[in-house]
Amino acid sequence: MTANEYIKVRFGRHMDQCTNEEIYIGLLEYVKDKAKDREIKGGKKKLYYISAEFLIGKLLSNNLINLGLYDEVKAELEACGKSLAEIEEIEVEPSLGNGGLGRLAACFLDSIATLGLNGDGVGLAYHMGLFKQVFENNLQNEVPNPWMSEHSWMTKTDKTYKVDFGGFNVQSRMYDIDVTGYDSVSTKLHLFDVETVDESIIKDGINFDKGEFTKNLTLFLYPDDSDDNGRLLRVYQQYFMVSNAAQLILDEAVEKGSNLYDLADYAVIQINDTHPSMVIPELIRLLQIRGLTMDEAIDVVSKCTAYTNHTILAEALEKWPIHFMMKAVPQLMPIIRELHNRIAKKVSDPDVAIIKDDLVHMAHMDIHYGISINGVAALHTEILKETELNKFYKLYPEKFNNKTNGITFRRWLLYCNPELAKLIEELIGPGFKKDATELKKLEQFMNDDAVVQKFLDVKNTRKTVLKNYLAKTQGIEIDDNSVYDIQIKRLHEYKRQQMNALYVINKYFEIKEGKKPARPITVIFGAKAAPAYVIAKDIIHLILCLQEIIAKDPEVSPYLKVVMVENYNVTLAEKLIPACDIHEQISLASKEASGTSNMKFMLNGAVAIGTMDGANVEMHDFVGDDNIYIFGEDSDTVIKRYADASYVSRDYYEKDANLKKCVDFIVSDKLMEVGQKENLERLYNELLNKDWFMTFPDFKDYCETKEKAYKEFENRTEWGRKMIKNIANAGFFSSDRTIAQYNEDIWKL
Ligand code: 26V
Repeated sequence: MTANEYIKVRFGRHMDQCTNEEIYIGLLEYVKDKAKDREIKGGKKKLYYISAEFLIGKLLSNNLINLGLYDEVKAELEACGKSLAEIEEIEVEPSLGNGGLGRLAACFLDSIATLGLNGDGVGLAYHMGLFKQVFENNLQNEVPNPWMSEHSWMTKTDKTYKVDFGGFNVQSRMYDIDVTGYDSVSTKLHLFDVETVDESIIKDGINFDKGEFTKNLTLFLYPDDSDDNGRLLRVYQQYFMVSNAAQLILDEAVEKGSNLYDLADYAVIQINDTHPSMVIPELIRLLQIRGLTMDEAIDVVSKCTAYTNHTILAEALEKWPIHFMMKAVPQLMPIIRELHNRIAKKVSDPDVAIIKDDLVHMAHMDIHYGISINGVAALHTEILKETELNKFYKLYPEKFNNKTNGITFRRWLLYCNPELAKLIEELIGPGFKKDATELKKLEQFMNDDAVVQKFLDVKNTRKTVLKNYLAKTQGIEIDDNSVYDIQIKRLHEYKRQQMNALYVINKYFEIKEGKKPARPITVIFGAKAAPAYVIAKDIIHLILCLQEIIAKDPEVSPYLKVVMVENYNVTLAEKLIPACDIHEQISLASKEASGTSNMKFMLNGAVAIGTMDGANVEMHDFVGDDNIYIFGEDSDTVIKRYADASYVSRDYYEKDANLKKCVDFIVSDKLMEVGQKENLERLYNELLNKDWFMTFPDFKDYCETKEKAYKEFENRTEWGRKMIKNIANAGFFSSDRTIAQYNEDIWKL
C-alpha cells in the first residue's frame, strides 16, 4: 500500500484533500506499520543500551529514508502540491538529551538496527525535553519544551512494573519507539514513564516542585542539579530507569529460557556514562529475590555489564551521598556496601574504593564489577588509562578499550544534505551508503577541477538554504557570499566559546583600524547553557552583546557578522552543518572526550580549526596538516600545567597588549551600552583571575591560525580539494564502524 492509499483508508480522503496535520498523522502511522513488518526476529543474546538520554531528533524523514520510502512519499506529496519539508514542520523535535552523549546514543541505535544486531535502547520518557532557549535583553531564558502529543512515535505497551523507593512505590509503563535500520530490520527504544506525573506542578519558566517525586519523576530531562533537591531527584530518576530496565532484562531472559545463572548468555548491558550504574546493584537485588545467593548474583551480574566513560571532567563524575541513597533507594545500600567491602578486602587503596567519604562512586562500581570500560576517542582512552583512571587500569588492564565515537550517515548526510549525497553517488556509486569507507574513492577526483567545482557548488547551494532558513525561522539576515564560521555545541568553558568571542573582538578592532577582511565573515554560534551555570550564561550574554554592537556599526557590519541562533537543537544542526565552511573544535586539549559534531562537519565538507583534542586527533591523522587547521598547546602540556598549578592568566594579559585590549573590551563603555554590568564584569574577572580552561595561552596561535584559514579559503579550488579530502576520509567516523567494534570486542552478539 502506498502512503496515499494508506491515508485514504485512514481518513477516507486522498492526501490532496487532507490538512498538513492529517498527512503528518497518516504518515506517522504508515511508517509505524511498515516498521512493524520488519521487526527483528531476535536471537538468544540481546544488548540493552541503557541511557538517561536519547537525543533522537525528528523522526519522520529519517524513518522514511531508512525504510526506503523517502523518494516515493516525497513524490506522492509533490504530486498533490505539498512538500515533505512543510509536513516535517508539524513534527516537534523530542529533545531528550543535553548534547553529545544523548545524540551519540541516538546514532548508536540507528547503527544497531542497521547492522541487524539484537539490541534495544532503554531510557526515560521525559515529558519535557531539554528546555527551550529564548533570548531576552541579550540573556538566555529557559522555558519548558514539551514534545509529547496524542499522535507520537511512542506506542503505549501493556508492560508495567512496580518500582520501590524509600517509603513509596510507583507503577511504571513502557512506551516503545521503533528504531528503523537503514535497509534492514527495526529494533526498539523503550522509554519508561509513570502515570502520576503532573505537568501542572510546573511554575514559572522551568521551575517546579522538586519534592513531589510521584508527580515529577519523568517530568523533566535532567532537572537543575544546582541544589540538593534537584540532585536527589536525579537519583530517583536513575533508579526508576534502571529498575525498569533490570525487570525487563530478567523477564525477557526468562522468557527465552534463561535459568538466570546463565544470564550473560542472554543479556549484555552497556552503561552509557554513570547515569545507569545502579543497574548493577539492582540486578543483584532482583536475582536474590529470585533465589540466587549474594555470591551467585554478584558473579552473574559481573559478566553482563560494560561501562562507557564520556568525560574526564571531575565535576561530571557522579558520586552520590550515602544519605541520598538511603532516602531514595535504601534497598540498594546493603548491596553497594557488600560490593564495596569485597573490593576493600582485596585492594586497600581508598582511591579505588566504591564508598569514600560517605559518597558512592558510581564509576568505580562500574569498573570493578563490569567486563569492559571504554573511552570514546583514542586520546581520551589514553588519558583515562594514564591519568584519571590509572589506578584502575593497573588493576584491570584487560578491561580497558577504546571505541572512537561515530555518527549515523543516514541522518548526517543522506537526510541533511541530499545535494551532497547525490553528487557523491554520481561519482562513486551508491555503495558508500552501506559501507562508509567507500567514500575514500572520492580522493581520485581531488585534482579534477570540474569535480572540485561541483563540491563548491553544493556548498554554495546549502549556504543559501541556510540563509533562507534563518531568515524565515529566526528573522536573521546573513550574506551567503561570506565565509560561514560555525561553533555549535553546549556552552561550556572548556569548549571555549569565550575564545571565539575574543577573536570576534579582535576582528572588530582590526576592521575599525581599516584592516578589512578579503571576504565578509559570518561567525555563527549555537549553544545552550545549563540554567545554573552562571559563567556559561555570561558568555552567551557577551556573544549576544557583540552581535548587537557589530550589527549596529556601519563601519564593521559589512565585513563581520555575529549570529547566535536561538534554541540550538538537532533540527537546527541539520541545517547549519551542511552549510558550514569552517567549524570550530577549539576545546582545551585533554578536555573534550571526543566531540561528534566535528565528524558531522567533516562529512559535510567543512574544514576544522581545532586543538589536538578528542577525535580531532584522529581526524588530523586521516587528512594531514594541509586539510585541518590545528593550533594550541597539546594535552601533555595542559595536563602538566594543571599538575604543577603553574598557570597565571594575568601574566598573559599583562604581556600581550592585543589580548589585553580584547579582554578589556568586555567591560568597555561600548559593551555596557547594550549589556549588563554584573554579567560582563563577572566574566572579565573570571578570565583575568582564573581562566581555568586556559584561553589566554592559546589565543595568539588561534588568531593566527584563523587568519591562515580565511586566507586559504580565498583560493577556491584549493579549498574545494580540502573539502573533498575531508569527506573522503570521514568513513571511519560512521557509527556503523563504532557499533561493529562494540559488538566484536564487548557485546559479542
Ligand atoms: C556533564 C556535566 C554535568 C555536571 C557539571 C559539568 C558537566 C560537564 C560535562 C558533562 C558531560 C557529560 C558527558 C558528556 O556529555 N560527554 C560528551 O560525550 C560525547 C559522546 O561521547 C563526547 O563526544 C563529548 O566529547 C563529551 O563531552
